[in-house]
Amino acid sequence: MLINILTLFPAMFSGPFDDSIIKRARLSGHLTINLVNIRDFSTNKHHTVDDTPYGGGAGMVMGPEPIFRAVEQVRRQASSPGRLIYMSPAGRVLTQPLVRQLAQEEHLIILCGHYEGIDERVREVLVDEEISIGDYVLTGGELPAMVLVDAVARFVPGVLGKQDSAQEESFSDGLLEYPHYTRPRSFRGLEVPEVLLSGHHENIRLWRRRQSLLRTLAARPELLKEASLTAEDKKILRRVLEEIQQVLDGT
Ligand code: 4FV
Repeated sequence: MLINILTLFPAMFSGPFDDSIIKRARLSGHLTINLVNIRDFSTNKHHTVDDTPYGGGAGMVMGPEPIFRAVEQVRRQASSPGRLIYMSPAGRVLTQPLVRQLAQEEHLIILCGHYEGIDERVREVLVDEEISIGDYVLTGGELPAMVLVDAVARFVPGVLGKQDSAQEESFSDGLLEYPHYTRPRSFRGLEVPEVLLSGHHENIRLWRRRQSLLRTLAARPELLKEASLTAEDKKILRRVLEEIQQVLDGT
């Protein structure tokens, strides 16, 4: 996958993209990430990229020209025009299904806003998709861009090694993940659940499914309503209901 990131602060990306899985993916060529400084495409003598808003009001707005010229440049240099994503609080909130969808693209152009945002003509002409990482306001689109790249990269073939799997994980089937345990077997008097030490794969699988359902019910019940539950899931949840009923009847 090719990812061109248009930003006024390319140095912000040095940490997250120069270590761990993303670094390995760039070195192995599974992921090509270019950091494009929008200021390099400013044609005025002071290389300014923002200006005061027409109609007045506080803050500054990123002007259209440097952004248009930057996009046209990265498209000239790429084999495909790419899907241009603008990170903003007004966008679709990023979810795992949307991440999976974007991971199918061969070329993403991610535009990072700053100040009050971008000139609307950029949105009208260039932006294919607007994405938000959550309902809060950040100082810029750089951190959201890093979040998006990290999430999408995990679905690019070859990026995750066998030790990291994208298969069984939170939201892979719309549920929260089951609890994980590793050595030591007993830690400060805290024991690992017996079933996980049993070697009985079917019981382990059922216990983990039950844990995912219970955790999702407790922490994110709205996800349970949206999840595609199997007949087995419903059987497990009915069992939980019976257990709760017994407790209530017991009182
Ligand atoms: C944001 C978000 C976000 C808004 C003004 C950048 C800032 C500044 N982007 N998800 N939440 N962007 O707060 O994506 O231009």
